[in-house]
Amino acid sequence: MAGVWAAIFVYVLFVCTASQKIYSDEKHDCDRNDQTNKILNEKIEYLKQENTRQIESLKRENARQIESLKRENARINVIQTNIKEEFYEMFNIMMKNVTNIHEDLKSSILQTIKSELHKYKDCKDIYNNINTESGVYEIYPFGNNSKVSVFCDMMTEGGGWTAIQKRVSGSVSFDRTWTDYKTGFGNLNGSYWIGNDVIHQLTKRSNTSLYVSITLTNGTRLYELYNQFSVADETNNYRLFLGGPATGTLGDSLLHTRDSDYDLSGMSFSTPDRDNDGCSWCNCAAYSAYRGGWWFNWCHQAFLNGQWSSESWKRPWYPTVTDNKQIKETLMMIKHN
Ligand SMILES: [Ca+2]
Repeated sequence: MAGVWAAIFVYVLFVCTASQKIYSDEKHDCDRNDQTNKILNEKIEYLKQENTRQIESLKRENARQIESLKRENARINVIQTNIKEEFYEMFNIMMKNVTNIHEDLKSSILQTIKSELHKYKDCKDIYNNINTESGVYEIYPFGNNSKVSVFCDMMTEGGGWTAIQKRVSGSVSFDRTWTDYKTGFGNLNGSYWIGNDVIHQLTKRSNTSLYVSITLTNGTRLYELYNQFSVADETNNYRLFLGGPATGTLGDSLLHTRDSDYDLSGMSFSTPDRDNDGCSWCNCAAYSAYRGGWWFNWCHQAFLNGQWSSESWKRPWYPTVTDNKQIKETLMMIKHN
């Protein structure tokens, strides 16, 4: 019997010990689960907060980029507006230029047609009929198809002046032959001599005035106006006829000078290769101090065809202009009265 009780006791003791161990293991498992849950919850919370922070950061970055894009867009709009305005301005200028060119061309063509139809014989005809602006025009002094280009001064003394001589620099030499002076030489936008045949044609039919001007390098323009001027034909050596009254600021150094040997009216034209002057023993046109075509006597007080800006060009218009280096421009112009 005692063995039975002892066995029971041992069994009960074993059961109790086993139960305690199971309970203890379960409790340990529960504690570990709690710890895990806590860590998970903390991680979830951290992730939530991190997620919220990143969303806010992205929102701010997005807003910043939108503002930046708005500013860039506004800047591009300003540039586009400026480009449009510049384009329209350039377009308007271009159209204006095209219109002006068109008008100038139309005017030039009309002038040429009118000029060729009417064959204006000099600048006064052009001034009275088609244009009052100074410039280069075509005239028909020979009354046929032989036209001559010439500079017309439409401003001086009532306008309509035909320039027979014009000098603005030394680029064109006036130390020329008889033939050169007969036919003319130079260029119309610079310096030229229109030609003695043309001068004869322009002065043979009616009373003509001669206007001489010398513009100095300081801007002063001096002039002399002779009421009568004509030149004979080649067979008469382009003899000069000059008549007064002479008026102006240059003073008369052609018609009535201090010595009749210097008076040029009635003198033939001379060139270095054709001596028709009043000097029996010399050739004024070939003399090194002069060298050029002119109506030399023995020899002159006024000579506008000398060597430009050279020591050799003596007495361009004595006594008013004695140093040719003072001269910026010379003009000899004619107009029928
Ligand atoms: Ca001589």
